[in-house]
Amino acid sequence: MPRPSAAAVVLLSCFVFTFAAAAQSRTDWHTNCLSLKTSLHLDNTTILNTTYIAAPTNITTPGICQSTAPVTSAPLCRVEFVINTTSSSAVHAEAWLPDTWYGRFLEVGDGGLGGCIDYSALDYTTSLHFASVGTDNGHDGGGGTDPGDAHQFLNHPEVINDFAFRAIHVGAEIGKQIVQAYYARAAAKSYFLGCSTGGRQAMQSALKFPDDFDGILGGAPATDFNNAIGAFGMISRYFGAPISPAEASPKWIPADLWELVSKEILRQCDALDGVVDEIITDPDACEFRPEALQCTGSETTNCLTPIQVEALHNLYGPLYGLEGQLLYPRFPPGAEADPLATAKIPGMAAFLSNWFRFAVLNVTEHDFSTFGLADVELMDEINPGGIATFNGDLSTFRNRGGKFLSYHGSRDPLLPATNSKRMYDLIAHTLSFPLLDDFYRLFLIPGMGHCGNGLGASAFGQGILGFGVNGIAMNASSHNILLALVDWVESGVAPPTIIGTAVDGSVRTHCRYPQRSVWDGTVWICSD
Ligand SMILES: *[C@@H]1O[C@H](CO)[C@@H](O)[C@H](O)[C@H]1NC(C)=O
Ligand SMILES: *[C@@H]1O[C@H](CO)[C@@H](O)[C@H](O)[C@H]1NC(C)=O
Ligand SMILES: *[C@@H]1O[C@H](CO)[C@@H](O)[C@H](O)[C@H]1NC(C)=O
Ligand SMILES: *[C@@H]1O[C@H](CO)[C@@H](O)[C@H](O)[C@H]1NC(C)=O
Ligand SMILES: *[C@@H]1O[C@H](CO)[C@@H](O)[C@H](O)[C@H]1NC(C)=O
Ligand SMILES: *[C@@H]1O[C@H](CO)[C@@H](O)[C@H](O)[C@H]1NC(C)=O
Ligand SMILES: [Ca+2]
Repeated sequence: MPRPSAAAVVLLSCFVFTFAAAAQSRTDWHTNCLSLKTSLHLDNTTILNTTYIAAPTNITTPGICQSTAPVTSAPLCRVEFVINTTSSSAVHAEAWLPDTWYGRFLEVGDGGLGGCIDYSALDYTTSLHFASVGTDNGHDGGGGTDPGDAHQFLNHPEVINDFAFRAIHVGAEIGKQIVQAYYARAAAKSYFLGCSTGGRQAMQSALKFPDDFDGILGGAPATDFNNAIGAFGMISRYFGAPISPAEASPKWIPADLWELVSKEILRQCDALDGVVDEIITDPDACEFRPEALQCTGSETTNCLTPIQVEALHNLYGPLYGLEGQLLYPRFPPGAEADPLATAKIPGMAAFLSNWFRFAVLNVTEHDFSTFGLADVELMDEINPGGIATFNGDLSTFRNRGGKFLSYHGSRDPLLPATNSKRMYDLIAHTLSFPLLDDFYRLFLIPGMGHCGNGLGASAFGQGILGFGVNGIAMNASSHNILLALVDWVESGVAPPTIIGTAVDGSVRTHCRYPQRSVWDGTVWICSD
């Protein structure tokens, strides 16, 4: 049976909208927008300001996230508000309400340990005519890469609760009411879009608040959060941190040797997928042997010492706990070439040191020279705010008809795609289904880095970091994972594949796990 395409769905909704809103002129929208400031009375919520933005504009933002120089494309009403979640915590948020609305609510996620409303995702989704909301996840913070970042967690368990599970939920509750008040009707469907921490928020929402969203898009999710963060700490330690300067440690690998490592990894593993293109389609199939680079005889340059070889074995091996149990998957071979690779960043990873000090130990200073497996296990034991997000019971979300799309770059240097396979397997095991195709699909993106970028066909409408929004028109559901989600929720058409577009305009078909991406001699196909 022929199915309606995303374009048809979008167009259909457009007519519905046009009919409902025919009486509204630009002036009306402007007036209605400004009046929201005094007319809205929502529980625990203060409307800080409302601004009507008629033409593409660079906007200013409160707090630390100013530097992201956000822009609005669509004519819209911007509502800034704050929700008190307890007497010692609050979530700042914005709703962007486009004049041309297709009847859908959408909430965008956050990144790192932030702290920053994702303005580029608000711009992307409002340009696709969603009414969108973004929150600061309960505190003002840059994302966790600054050593002092996320200090707001210190002795504020309710701020941690906002970050761990509550901010997205209250953003949806209050956001939907603002949307309803502005358009004088409720949104027909609700969506979530996020990556990284946003991917974890996506999973947490489906687990804890399964009624909040009909369709959820969660990329590169930081699920099993405590162990993901613990792995950052262990990786820092493998390469000598916190010894300073980094080069003073015999475990440290300088930049020129990393280049050698990356070349050797490609020499050993690039052709495993049948195509020599610097993309290792499935890094899990790559058994990299760093011994190939070990110095022999009198060699001292352009080769690795046995201590450095050992450090690489640690990096490219899974993280096991004190009892030998798997704590977290290994770092993907090939991802060390990405600029974000933490193994190449001297000092303790700030994500780990901030979270461990401010949220786990409740201290401002800590000596990391003994950081080890016992500390990783302690983090998961304390599990602040229940942030682990590693539970396979999506039965309530599935039973109410929720649809979940996930994606993960195989060359992600921050969170390994292997962990998303593990999450899939956990859900399948928990629900006793061999395949989750009827409500949950995971697309693995060969060569892609963290949420986007990297090599390969990494733009498919994921709308993170502005990636894939500019330059490439991807508003067909075959090429745009957000529109594919809309099709699935509203027309029952599930995406069999997602076609990604590379910077040079070439495309590649991405496969849903557990299918594999296979070169048939002419094209990439998906194979069971
Ligand atoms: C898709 O994008 C193209 C080019 O930007 C535009 O002409 C077309 O109207 C868009 N279609 C939909 C359904 O938004
Ligand atoms: C939110 O909390 C602040 C600070 O405690 C308080 O001043 C404000 O009145 C509260 N707002 C609402 C709507 O409860
Ligand atoms: C509130 O919005 C108006 C425009 O609607 C703007 O002129 C004003 O500066 C804003 N106030 C604050 C405190 O941001
Ligand atoms: C926004 O700012 C950037 C850089 O400052 C500038 O290039 C761009 O033209 C501005 N866009 C608008 C719509 O004002
Ligand atoms: C308002 O906040 C209080 C806690 O401060 C909470 O108990 C109550 O449920 C909140 N109201 C709503 C509608 O969320
Ligand atoms: C830090 O405080 C939290 C409560 O906010 C508590 O659960 C945790 O056990 C404390 N950490 C340590 C190491 O005592
Ligand atoms: Ca290859």
